[in-house]
Amino acid sequence: FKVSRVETMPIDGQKPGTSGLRKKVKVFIQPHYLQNFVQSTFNALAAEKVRGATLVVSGDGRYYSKDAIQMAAANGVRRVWVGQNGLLSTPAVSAVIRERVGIDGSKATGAFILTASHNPGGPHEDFGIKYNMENGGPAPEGITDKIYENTKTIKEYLIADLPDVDITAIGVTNFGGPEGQFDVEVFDSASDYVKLMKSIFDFESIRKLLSSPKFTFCYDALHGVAGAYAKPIFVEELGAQESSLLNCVPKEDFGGGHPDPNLTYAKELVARLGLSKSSSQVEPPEFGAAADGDADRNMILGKRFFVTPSDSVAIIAANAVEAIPYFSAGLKGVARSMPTSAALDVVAKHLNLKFFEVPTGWKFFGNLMDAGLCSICGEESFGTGSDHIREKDGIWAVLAWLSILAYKNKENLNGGKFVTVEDIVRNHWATYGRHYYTRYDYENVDASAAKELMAHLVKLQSSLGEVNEMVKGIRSDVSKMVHADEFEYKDPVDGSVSKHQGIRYLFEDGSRLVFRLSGTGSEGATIRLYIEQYEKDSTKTGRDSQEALAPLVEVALKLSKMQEFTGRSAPTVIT
Ligand code: VG1
Ligand code: CO
Repeated sequence: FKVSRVETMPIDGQKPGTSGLRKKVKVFIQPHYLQNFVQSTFNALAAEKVRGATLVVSGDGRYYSKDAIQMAAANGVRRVWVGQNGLLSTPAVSAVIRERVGIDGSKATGAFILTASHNPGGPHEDFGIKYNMENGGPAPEGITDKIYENTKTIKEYLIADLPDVDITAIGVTNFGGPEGQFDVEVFDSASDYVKLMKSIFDFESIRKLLSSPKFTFCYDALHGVAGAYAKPIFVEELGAQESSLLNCVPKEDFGGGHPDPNLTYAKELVARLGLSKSSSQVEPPEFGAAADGDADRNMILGKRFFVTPSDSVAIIAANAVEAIPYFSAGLKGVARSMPTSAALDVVAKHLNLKFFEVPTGWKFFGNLMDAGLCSICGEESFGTGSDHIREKDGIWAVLAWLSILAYKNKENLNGGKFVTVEDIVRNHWATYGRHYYTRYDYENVDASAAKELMAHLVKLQSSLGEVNEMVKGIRSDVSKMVHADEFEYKDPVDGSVSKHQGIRYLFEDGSRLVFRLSGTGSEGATIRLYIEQYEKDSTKTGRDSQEALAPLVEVALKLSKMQEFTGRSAPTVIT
């Protein structure tokens, strides 16, 4: 093949957000748009991570672009690994970087992941691209800042005139270029990941659970890439019925749906689990779960019961050592993102574990894990994971829950009362207390209005006395505000500092209000409001969460002048 240098000019707005660069497809297909970003990424990496290196290029199937492969060849990359049909889930990419060894002993040093994750797909929706490093995790801020700087000065990119490679068939295609050989290897999307899962969990005990008449199961991939893993794992390895898989055929546009596993968007699953008005009279399954487009998120449901993601990570941490072989030697530590509820903190304290609070986005967990400081971590945004890889992992979370259910019911499968998801959560609350939690999202708000609202909130923080008076005027039944700031994180491993990571108001009784602007949206601004209240008294942990949180919600909305700034009388989504 031949390599050409293409002249280009900087394009505005290529700053990677919480998880890579995400824009509407119509923005991405502009001339030079994707190419500028890919070349800026190559230019931000150390030379040996490009020349002669092995890179993974794959995604959730929403849109496939061969440009990244052609540019890899042109920049001297030795070989590119592609999941069959261009499909690899985000956690599988992380696993492939860390675990996979090529036929000639090669190992990958990085990956381009082509996904906009939980955002909708198709020609009028979103596309995204992000780069993951040698540890399998998202590029840290040091690299993403450099990529962004490069996008502002780029003058040319390199591209090879490679003929089309058939990515539907497994196998290696060799090419000869100006600097020698270049290979494209297409491999099975699931096998490395399945192997890793089998090394972490006791598949035999989960298989027993799934085959018990006392247990019924349902998994919804929302037409995302999780579908490519659900069948080999849940059906072929664990013996679940095929009929327990919903929407497990990956589709470019996710069947027109919004591939975000929450109570609003995973409608079909929510109805099946008996959690919506349209639920039928049929007895719901004992367990249900869903994933997002790139399969790094998870939602866990019991029969007529929703497990908040903040509770989920706390419960997994509390039970991991007994229920999951990978953790049998103990946990190194646990971590959560700042807006995630403090349920995990209470478990960490109880079990005497190292604990970390990091900014939103998975990239901050990786350093802790690489340094051996953290085994299990999670985010309120339906992200849970462990140090088996450096991404959150939707199917891992489901297997973790199945392991806990299998462990709690070891003696009960043949006789005795079945311990349900709801029982596990309620018992957890009885031991550790409950963190009532909700998140309000205001999507696609005018960007300057969102900025003004945030500025207003920062200004309020200068006088706690005044804020407390305002709070008392709004509701007399909330506790005293004792601290207000903008969250700032100093990485304990490399000392790097991340500022402006969310506005916090902390109350005397442990309640919190947090405001953030989203870094994954593709249009306007999204304001996220996180509301949390701790209840230690075990006689009061059974309330409806929206009802329990009503006073704090009222305070948050009035204090922030949400409606005045945004013109919205209600959030777009409540989770
Ligand atoms: C959101 C979530 C964050 C998550 C990120 C990527 O970011 O809040 O917790 O890590 O999405 O998830 P933001 O900046 O929009 O709040 V995924 O599944 O889209 O990679
Ligand atoms: Co995702």
